[in-house]
Amino acid sequence: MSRPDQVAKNIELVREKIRQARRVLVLTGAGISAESGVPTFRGAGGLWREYRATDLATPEAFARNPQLVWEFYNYRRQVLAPLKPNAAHMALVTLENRTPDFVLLTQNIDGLHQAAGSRAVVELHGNIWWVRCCGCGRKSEDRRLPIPYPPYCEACGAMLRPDVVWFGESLDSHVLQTAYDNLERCDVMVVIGTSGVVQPAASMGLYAQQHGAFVVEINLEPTPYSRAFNVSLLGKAGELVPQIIEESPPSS
Ligand code: BJW
Ligand code: ZN
Repeated sequence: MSRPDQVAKNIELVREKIRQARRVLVLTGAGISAESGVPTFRGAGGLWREYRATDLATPEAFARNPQLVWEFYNYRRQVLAPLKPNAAHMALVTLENRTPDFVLLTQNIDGLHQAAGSRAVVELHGNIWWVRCCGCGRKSEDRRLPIPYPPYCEACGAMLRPDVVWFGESLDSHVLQTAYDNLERCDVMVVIGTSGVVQPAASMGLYAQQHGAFVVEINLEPTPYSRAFNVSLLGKAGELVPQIIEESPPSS
């Protein structure tokens, strides 16, 4: 079978699995927002000034230089503010609306799934539009652009930080429990636009597969998990996600 025939066959297989599924779980990463204009972490857009984004997303960087880290997050908020969900985000709303049991796990902190209209969203790594007090832990939504430095908690006076999960920090235990409960019971899992290097999200597809799910990956390029998953579709999320979800027949 030629490669285009194989791709069309895989797309049809995935469409059929999704149509038959009662419980569908989706896991998204930075790649789904790339076509909205959000820089990915490990791609060409992963640099700010001379810093790698992943070097600033750490508690150590914040302890060393909170002003620098806040400048970085204020910059990213400025970039994100005008951006809109794309066709992949929108297709997931369609999927949610017609699936009896649907959950969307996202590693993204950009809020674009909610902006598209997704409701069952579980944010594994927090949300850039929320802040959290380093002292009392109080959380609040804060959409100021920029957040004036230094930002202080109105309740206790300690410094605020972005309400996101940095390297070396634990994910929220309730969020993790919800994620694993759903990974254990889903019929189909679709993993979209994540490089599969950051734990624990990276292992979630295999975990679902070990618990009986049919797991599909959509990515521009192969990942460490592509060969293990049931189907790996290579291409843009903004094209492939609507193709596997919308009612119209897939284009070849
Ligand atoms: C497209 C596309 C298009 C592009 N269409 N596709 C076990 C083993 C080893 C290490 C660890 C482990 N457990 C924990 C760790 C440590 C660490 C970790 O995983 N390190 C690895 C890097 C080795 N994990 C943690 O620290 C986590 N905490 C934890 O597990 O606590 C317990 C613990 C701690 C320490 C030791 C042991 C246990 C917390 C992780 C928090 C991650 N935080 C960040 C920052 C969030 C805030 C912010 O944004 O500022 O989350 S890092 C960054 O990476 C961000 C992302 O959500 C995350 C994942 O990135 P993602 O989404 O995959 O993006 P990219 O850029 O990598 O990939 C984009 C993909 O899209 C690519 O594949 C493209 O091809 C594709 N693509 N355009 C389709 N149009
Ligand atoms: Zn406080």
